[in-house]
Amino acid sequence: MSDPVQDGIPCLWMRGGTSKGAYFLAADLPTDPAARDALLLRIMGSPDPNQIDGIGGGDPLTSKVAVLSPASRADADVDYLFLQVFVDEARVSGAQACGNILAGVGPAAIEYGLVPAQDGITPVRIHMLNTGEVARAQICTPDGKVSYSGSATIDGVPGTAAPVALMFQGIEGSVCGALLPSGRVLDVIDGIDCTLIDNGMPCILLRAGDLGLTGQESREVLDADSALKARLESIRLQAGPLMNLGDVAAKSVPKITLVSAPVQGGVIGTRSFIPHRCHASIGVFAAVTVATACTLPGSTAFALACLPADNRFAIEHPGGAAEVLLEQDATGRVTGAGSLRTARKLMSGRVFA
Ligand code: NQM
Repeated sequence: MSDPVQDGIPCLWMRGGTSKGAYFLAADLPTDPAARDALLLRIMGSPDPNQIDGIGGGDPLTSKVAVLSPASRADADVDYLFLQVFVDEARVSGAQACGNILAGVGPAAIEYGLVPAQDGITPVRIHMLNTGEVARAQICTPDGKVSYSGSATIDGVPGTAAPVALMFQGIEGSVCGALLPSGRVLDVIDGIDCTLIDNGMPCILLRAGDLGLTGQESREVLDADSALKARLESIRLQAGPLMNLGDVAAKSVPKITLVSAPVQGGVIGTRSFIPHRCHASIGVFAAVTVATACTLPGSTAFALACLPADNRFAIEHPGGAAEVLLEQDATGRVTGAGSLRTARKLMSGRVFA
């Protein structure tokens, strides 16, 4: 390994969905997790609310890392480890997946030469090391090169870009071991109804109205409400053991999503905390998990949701809506999910620690 201070290490800086992160090859990072995490904290500039001495953007959504390596299983083309680099704490967590950064993994794997590009569309099977499942991505590769331009749009990202289709199967209980880890569709914590659920992302779903909110508040208003945040953290800490996650004080999961009736013609309104800052939109796996909760009678989301006639679930968030496709079997059980994202290469070079 070259000296990361003097020589830097190869890095792709990409937007994946509504997040931004550094995409590395595992071979370019220390193999010891503690040394790797110390290096990533230095590169991102954490801990510091502004990450002024690093490339992170002072926001959990722009302080993310993807580590790519050759596939370790036959049904995948590339391995992907997601790492959340905390902004104002010296902590790096691999406790969750990230579907937004996932959108950049296919393009990055091709750029790094881990996956050969086809002419047209290149399917990439991505083994998500955080949760163990394989996601399927479709990457636009006209003439055997990744194309980032196109006409696809996603709320929360200005302009248009090439589409990245993502499909998931078997993500039920991805981290918690069961879709409803407490064994119930409804729990009551601190007197508030909660649905504890994991269909790709461990989430606690609460009705915004039960907390005296409309669910339409802006990210800034919610982030400034320290009394609300203390209440949510109390609920989150008690939910951790019920969700088989143990003590979650230092973990980035479970997330908290406040649900409310939709106001833009979608299925449900959301405001998500990841887990301490309010999300500018909503994560991909979090949106899949919320959509799944909307189909479960008795959940906090069910009675508020306007279920779609087809399988397209528009999950409203502060920046618009995220569309999620759900596949359900004859009993209504969710068996698969999909999302359309975009990604863009922003910088390719060496980053210095
Ligand atoms: O839920 C933020 C994001 C995410 C995660 C977070 C994500 C997902 O929007 O799949 O994408 O929940 O910390 O990048």
